[in-house]
Amino acid sequence: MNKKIKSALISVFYKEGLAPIVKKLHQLGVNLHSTGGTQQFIESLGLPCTPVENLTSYPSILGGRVKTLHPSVFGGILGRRDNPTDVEEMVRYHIPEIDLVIVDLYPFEETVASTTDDKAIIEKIDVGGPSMIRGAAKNHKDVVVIASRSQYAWLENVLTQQMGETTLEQRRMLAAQAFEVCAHYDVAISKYFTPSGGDYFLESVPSPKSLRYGENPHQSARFYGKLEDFFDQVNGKELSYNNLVDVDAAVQLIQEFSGDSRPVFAIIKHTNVCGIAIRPALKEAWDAALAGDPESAFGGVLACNKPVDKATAEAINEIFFEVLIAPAFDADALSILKSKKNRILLVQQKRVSAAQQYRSLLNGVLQQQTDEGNYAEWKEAGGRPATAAEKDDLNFANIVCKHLKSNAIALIKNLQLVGKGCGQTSRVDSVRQAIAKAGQFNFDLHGAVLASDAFFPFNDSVQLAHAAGVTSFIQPGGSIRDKDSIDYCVEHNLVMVITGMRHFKH
Ligand code: 93A
Repeated sequence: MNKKIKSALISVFYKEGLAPIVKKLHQLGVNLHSTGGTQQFIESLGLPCTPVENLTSYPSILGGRVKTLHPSVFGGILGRRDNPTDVEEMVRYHIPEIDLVIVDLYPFEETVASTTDDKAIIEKIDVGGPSMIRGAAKNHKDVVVIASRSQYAWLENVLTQQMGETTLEQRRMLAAQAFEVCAHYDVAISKYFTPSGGDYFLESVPSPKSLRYGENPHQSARFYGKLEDFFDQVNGKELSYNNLVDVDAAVQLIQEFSGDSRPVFAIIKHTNVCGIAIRPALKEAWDAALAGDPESAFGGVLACNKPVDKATAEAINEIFFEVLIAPAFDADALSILKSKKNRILLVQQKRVSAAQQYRSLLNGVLQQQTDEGNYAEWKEAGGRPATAAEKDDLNFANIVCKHLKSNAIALIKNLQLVGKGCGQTSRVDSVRQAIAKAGQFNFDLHGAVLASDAFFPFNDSVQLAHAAGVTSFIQPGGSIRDKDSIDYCVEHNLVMVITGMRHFKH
């Protein structure tokens, strides 16, 4: 239904851009009501304007915190013109109808950006403004709502073209935009109050992008995210659902080494790392990562922490892989790798960091803080202290293990992953799997180190690994039977590091 604007309530923080609107409203014979600063502005243009205090019979109180929050104002905004009771009550309480609400909210985000003064920031939480916007949007059947300065041009056009009349469809569209303005405003406030500095998910759920399919071809899928925020894709097809899952796992792992001056190469399959090594040169790191499990590497997602050079590109070019993520590619490396057009090559430009993680289950969403950090402590509780080389391996093993699905066991020797067990339902099974993997590719485990993502419930894991040649262990501890594993290490002169930080990954 078309409605003609006869009265307006205007309350704007920034007055810029308002003059042509109020002039037009005045020309159309619209009654203007306004709050303090806005009223002065309108009067300075030589136009008549009723102060909102005339409606409320109250001055602006509490330092401006309560200006418009009054039944005379909200009754005029929310009253249903086709509801006899509403109309009767509005007459009885002398509540004038408001047909147009124009609000420009207190600049909360701008204030947060310009000061750290909490008191000043809190004062910029607008209460009356969003309430008027919500009220007008709710009553859009009768009321036009302008909730942002970005809508002034649209309004001016409507006032000119439609002589102050609006259609229901237009008012409904404005209502939708108004709620969006309020939602954005409230998220900014919630973000300010969140100690971790914000919640990426709430802050900006991007519009979804359709994927070819989900985990399997019969599942449809979408991605709510912005890859371009982090990566420049320089070659290859569109990332699939499974690619995205593995890219995330690869990035989480390789980012652990972004501050390491030594080259690290990692190969990820189905979210687990199946090959990783640290070497003085990137090509050597690649060779060692691949040698760790050349069978699993096929079709994997690759990630490294240093720019890919020609020698490395030539070596990688030999195998079939899905995605390669690197901080940069040398020009000749890129031309070698681009020889296959489907290969996805991603230049990672920015660290992917999120304070919170989400997953959906039981038709709900689980949220948790991201697993940041690797140790709570470094306590050597075994039969002897670790050597410098063992410490290097133990540290590496602990990080690698953190990125394997539980129950997770990583076997590292000379900064190379030589065996891993993951996704097993018992810890000792993961140990058996890790030892078997190492045996499959003829690794001698003598002097190798073992990391476990959680405590050893019994000393069987330590015994088995020791029998296979492992001489150092790293684990969070915390079992009531910790002593059994520790005693075993003391008796056999083995290193046992307790970290105090569990890294389950389910
Ligand atoms: O402090 S408030 O939350 N309390 C109110 O009752 C209220 N009414 C309007 N802020 C309130 N406003 C805001 O005042 C508007 O959203 C607008 O940003 C500003 C306009 O004030 P003035 O017209 O005095 O410059």
